Amino acid sequence: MQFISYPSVSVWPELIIRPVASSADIRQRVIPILDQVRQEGDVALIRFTEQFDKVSLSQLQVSEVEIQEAEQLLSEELKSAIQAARNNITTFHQAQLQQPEPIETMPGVTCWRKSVAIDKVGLYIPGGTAPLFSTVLMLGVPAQIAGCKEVVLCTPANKEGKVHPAILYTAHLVGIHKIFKVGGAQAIGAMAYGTQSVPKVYKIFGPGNQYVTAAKQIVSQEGISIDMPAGPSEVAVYADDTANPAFVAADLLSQAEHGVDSHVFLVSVSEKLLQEAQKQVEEQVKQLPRMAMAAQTLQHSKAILVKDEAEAIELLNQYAAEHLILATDRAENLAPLVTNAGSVFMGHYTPEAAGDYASGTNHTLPTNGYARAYSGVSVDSFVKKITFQQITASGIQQVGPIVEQMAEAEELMAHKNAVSIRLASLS
Ligand code: HSO
Ligand code: ZN
Repeated sequence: MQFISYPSVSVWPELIIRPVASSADIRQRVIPILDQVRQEGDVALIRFTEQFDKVSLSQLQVSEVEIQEAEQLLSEELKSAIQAARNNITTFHQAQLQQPEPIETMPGVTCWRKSVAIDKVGLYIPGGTAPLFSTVLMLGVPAQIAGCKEVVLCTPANKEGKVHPAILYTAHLVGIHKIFKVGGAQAIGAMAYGTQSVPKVYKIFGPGNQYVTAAKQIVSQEGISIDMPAGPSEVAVYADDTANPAFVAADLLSQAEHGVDSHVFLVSVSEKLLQEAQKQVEEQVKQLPRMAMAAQTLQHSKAILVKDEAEAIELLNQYAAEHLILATDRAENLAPLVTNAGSVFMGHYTPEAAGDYASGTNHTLPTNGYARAYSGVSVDSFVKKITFQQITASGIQQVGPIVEQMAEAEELMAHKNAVSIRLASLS
């Protein structure tokens, strides 16, 4: 980690930059993939799967038999852990459902808003270096709670043409039956345009590599909704002298092991804590199977010493972390001051890993500073909010003259007349 002492505010913008790869070149490679999927459907999917995933598939959809086999392949311990996580995630997300409440804005003028599920949604689960079956829960559970009628899941198969059994088991557990062995930009194209096998959806969710992200951005300009602009995962930790340096290091490494482009950001008022945490990081990283990846992430990660708590919070709000850990006895005092973060983890016994898997909150969160303006995935992400209104005869007499005045001032006489004609009928 790069150690930085008392940086002046003028260098903060530089400190908070995440290592993001340039995207123009990636876009150019993704556009023809999307075009071919649109034009050729399954034929293009099978061809790209051979080319990129090195496996030739005769059937894209995962069969019932494969789903049943997956259940046999998992240990009872893992299955009950997945179920317990599913229960917590369900409990937390269920509470996000709000009943519509009609409001009378003026006598006889009633307005309300109702959440209605997006009919068809697509979930993308990356293959890559780790089988992220936890993401199946994070997307599948809110989709189920929202009441989405059709939930499609795409994930790449391995070289044997198989999908990781935990992904299949978890998908089945949250009621997803349409699972396709398609990865990368071609999977996004398949869900955006529809093919012979893969149904077209209205909104696409899920993390992925730069090709997947670029494909999501391109299809979002063509009328398909997407969850959010996703980037490499990141964590910021605020720690003071009350923190346990070994815990802090473990949290930093848990994020660093995601990928070489992950970002970890440690901020402290204590030089001693920073040094001890750094020492711990060096020791703990050696024990990790994904040491090489974590070590590379650490090279561009930062440990920053600041003068006081207020400055720490200001810097962290500028950084706008996907995950923010407040490793201090004063977490409850500091949490209300956080204005930009995807998800906040408070105190010494709240590792980010808990939220990644099982405490209940969602782990699909805004990265790369997007937490300044975006929220993480929730039940809201799977619904549209439709407004309704109903005006009575006496209600139009209340609101009508206001509309007439405003419409006339905007010189939109047909608007004014839509009211006047009704008012005249009542006099
Ligand atoms: N930290 C990741 C989520 C994840 N971690 C999945 C483990 N599995 C992005 O929030
Ligand atoms: Zn994680």
